[in-house]
Amino acid sequence: MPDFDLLIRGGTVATAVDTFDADIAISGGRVAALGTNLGTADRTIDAGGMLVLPGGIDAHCHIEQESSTNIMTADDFYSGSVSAAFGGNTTFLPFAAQHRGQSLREVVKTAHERAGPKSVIDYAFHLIVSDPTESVLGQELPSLIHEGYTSFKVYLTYEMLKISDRQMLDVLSLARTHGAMTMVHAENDDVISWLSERLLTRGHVEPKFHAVAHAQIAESEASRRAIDLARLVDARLLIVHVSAPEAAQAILNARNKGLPIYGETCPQYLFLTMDDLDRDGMEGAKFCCSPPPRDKAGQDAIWLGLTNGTFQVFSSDHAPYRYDESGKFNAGPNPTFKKIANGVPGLETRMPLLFSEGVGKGRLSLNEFVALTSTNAAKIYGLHPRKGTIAIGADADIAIWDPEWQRTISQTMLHDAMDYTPYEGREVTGWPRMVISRGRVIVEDEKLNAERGSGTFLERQPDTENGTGLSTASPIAPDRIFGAELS
Ligand code: DUC
Ligand code: ZN
Ligand code: ZN
Repeated sequence: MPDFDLLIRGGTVATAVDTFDADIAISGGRVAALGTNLGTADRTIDAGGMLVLPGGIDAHCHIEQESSTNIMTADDFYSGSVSAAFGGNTTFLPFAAQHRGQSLREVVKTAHERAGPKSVIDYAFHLIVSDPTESVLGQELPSLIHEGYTSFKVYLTYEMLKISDRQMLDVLSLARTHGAMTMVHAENDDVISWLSERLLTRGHVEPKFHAVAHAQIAESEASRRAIDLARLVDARLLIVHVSAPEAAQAILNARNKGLPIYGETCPQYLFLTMDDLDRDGMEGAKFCCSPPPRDKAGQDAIWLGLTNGTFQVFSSDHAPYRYDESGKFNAGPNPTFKKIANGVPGLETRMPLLFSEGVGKGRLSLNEFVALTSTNAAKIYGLHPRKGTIAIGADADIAIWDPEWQRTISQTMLHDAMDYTPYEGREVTGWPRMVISRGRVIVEDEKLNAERGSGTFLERQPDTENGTGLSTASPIAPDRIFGAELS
């Protein structure tokens, strides 16, 4: 009888802190041993010349979710999770979104009904809180936090989602009490609506004006305000999808003071600019997301933020609205920039783009890449050490990367339900050849090998000590690290 279920032999393993040559033995869906000459297995994978990395965790994506204007995303939990898997991800965290008047419980129930039968990778849900009523704050949210929904997003803009500063304080202080993480979409709603009105009345309706209306100052002001509100009640706060350099600077300033403020950015702020919104005809609609892509200097500032301690998390903010009447043009053909569905897809391309332009071009170390795409999200959102690393006892969630694989991104090779990718024609080097979820090889030879619904829901623990998340790592079975060599 073989010693293990699966052996990955001859690869270079990288975690958020170390890079080393080792074989990985897997049993019962978990990493059982790391070392050399580990024994026999039912199946042995030759990973010679490959990088063996923790599976990606996409900590921000919109899957099978209705927007506040009632548009359903193109991806459901099947296509979304399959696309994520082909891009090297083994876990994702979509949203269970509350629209005003809805009960959070109902929203969570619906999210489970949608994800459970379909997802091929593991998942947890962030909540979206748009209606913090007395019963939401007094009963639903505290009990849901203790049932494993330990993070939630609030919005400072969007007519049907935004909450006031006072409501934000209620939410932050509740999160502080119950050990949850608040995520914030930080844009100043009044600035955006004031600018939008002036643009529209002067006939500036094309997609490119979306980036003008969503001014950098709208983002940086709201980011600074959100940080101050969190300071007031001593709460942890993560600012999502940061694009403006001054917003990034505000996060770094707060972190340098030792405040529990975290930052997330996304591929669209490294690889797109506002010029993309000015493409021919309505093509610019494909790039309308909020906050919008900025300019070249903005891109440079965001790259810097990935290595200077500003950003801990690199997520896709996959918000898939097709370039047709089901998505971008839901409000009719030739809409003004105000009526174009906001969002870009990016689940499958997130890691390859960052690997190629980050690690491949020497901007990021391999360990920084792993931290940004997997480990830090696991720590911040309460999934570590089960997820986000390669360690004895951790789930065997692994992406076997071919660092030399050259591919030209095109929509035809992707597995989501979209009809475009914003990265069409872009050449990248490095892509996962094989993806393993809890010891099951789910992607191999460019084919999927996973049953619908084989992903599992991940319940999370509240962080009642209100720790930083990034220092809560507890080692698993340390006596078994490199166990085969030691025994
Ligand atoms: N902005 C969001 O806040 N969410 C989804 C997509 C987008 O552009
Ligand atoms: Zn947002
Ligand atoms: Zn989003």
